[in-house]
Amino acid sequence: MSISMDTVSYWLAFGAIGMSLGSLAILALTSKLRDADRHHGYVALAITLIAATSYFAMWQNVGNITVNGHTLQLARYIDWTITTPLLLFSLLAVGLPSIKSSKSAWTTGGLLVALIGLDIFMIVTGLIASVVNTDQQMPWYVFSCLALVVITLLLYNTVYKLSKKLLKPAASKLYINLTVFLTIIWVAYPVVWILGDTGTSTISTVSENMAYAILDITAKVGFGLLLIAGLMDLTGKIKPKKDVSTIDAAAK
Ligand code: RET
Repeated sequence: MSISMDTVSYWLAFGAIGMSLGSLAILALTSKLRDADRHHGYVALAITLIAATSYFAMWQNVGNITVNGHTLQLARYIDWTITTPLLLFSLLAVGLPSIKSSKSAWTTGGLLVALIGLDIFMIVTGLIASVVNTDQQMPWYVFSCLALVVITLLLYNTVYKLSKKLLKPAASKLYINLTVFLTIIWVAYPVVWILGDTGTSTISTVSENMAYAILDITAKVGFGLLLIAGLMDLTGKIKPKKDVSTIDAAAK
C-alpha cells in the first residue's frame, strides 16, 4: 500500500509536532535541574530532537523505500538505532552511580555495553525482517524479539539487583518505576510490527503510523519528563552537596 495517504501524513506531522513540543517541555524542566544533574535532561532532549527530525523526514517522504510491495520508512529505523540506546543509557544513568564514583565500574560499563549491543541487534534484525521475503521474515523477527526479552531480563534482574546494592532505596525505586514504564511501552512495538504492513497487514497503514506515533511520543517525551520529574523528587529526598549529582549522592 502506498503511504503518501493524507491520514498517514497527518500522524507523521502529529509525531513531528509532538516531539518538538515535547523537546520544549524537556528543555524547560531541564533548566530547573541542578547543574550537576543537567546531563539527564540533555540526553532526554537529544532523544526527542532526533525523533522530531525523523518524523519530519517521514512526513516529507524522505527515506521511504519500496520493498516487496510495501513502503518501508527507513527514517524510523535510523531513529530507533540511535535513540533506543540513548534511552537505555538514560535509564542506567538513573539506576547506577556514575562509572567514576562506582565501586563496580567494570560491571556497570559492561552492562551498558551489553544492553546497547543487544538493543542495536534488536533494531537491525527487525530491519532485516522488514526487508526480506515474507517466507524468510520469521527467524529475523524472532531474533529481534529474543534480544528484547534478554534486555528486559537484564533490566529487571541484573541491573536492578546492582542498583539496590549500590544505591539508596529511593534511587533504586525510581529506577525500577522507570524500567516498568519503559518495558511496557517497548513490548508494544513488536505487536504493532506484526499487525502492520511489515507483518500480517491486519491493521491499516494509518493505524500502524498512529500507533507508532503515540508509542514513540510516550517512550521518548513521556519517559523523559517522568525521569526528570522523578530525579527532582529524589534530589529533595537525598539533599546532595552542590557539585555532586543526585545519583552519585544516593550511592551507599
Ligand atoms: C521491531 C520489529 C521486530 C521485533 C521487535 C521490534 C522492537 C522494536 C522496539 C522499538 C522501540 C522503539 C522506541 C522508540 C522510541 O521512540 C524492530 C519493531 C522486538 C522495542 C522505544
